[in-house]
Amino acid sequence: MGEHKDCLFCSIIAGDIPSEKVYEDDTTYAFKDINPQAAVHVLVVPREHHANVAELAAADPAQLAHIVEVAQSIANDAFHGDYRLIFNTGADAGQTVFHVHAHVLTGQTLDE
Ligand code: DGP
Repeated sequence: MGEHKDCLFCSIIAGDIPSEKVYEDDTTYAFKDINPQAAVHVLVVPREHHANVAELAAADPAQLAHIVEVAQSIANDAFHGDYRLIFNTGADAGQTVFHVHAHVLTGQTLDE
């Protein structure tokens, strides 16, 4: 775990690459997606490096539950609590950054 060399999101969490912070606490960091797919599109990540949501669930289920809490809180603030939560898992599912991240899509009605 800890910080992984050459991990983009470890570098963002460490502050070595700038990001637009939405929320942070001791274990978790949330920032705006660089390529938003909704009015509000936030990535919620654990500070600890885990490659994907399955690995996180196995290693630290409380951290996974906390990511859901943070997602809910972002949606409560942005859009009366409704949101879409996506974990792309594996390259063929569209995962491009192999540090687990929840996509929180909210701030508008999502029709599709
Ligand atoms: P995924 O395809 O599920 O691995 O999502 C990766 C997301 O990360 C994608 O929606 C774009 C976003 N992203 C990639 N590079 C950066 C970056 O440097 N800054 C920010 N804020 N987001 C990034």
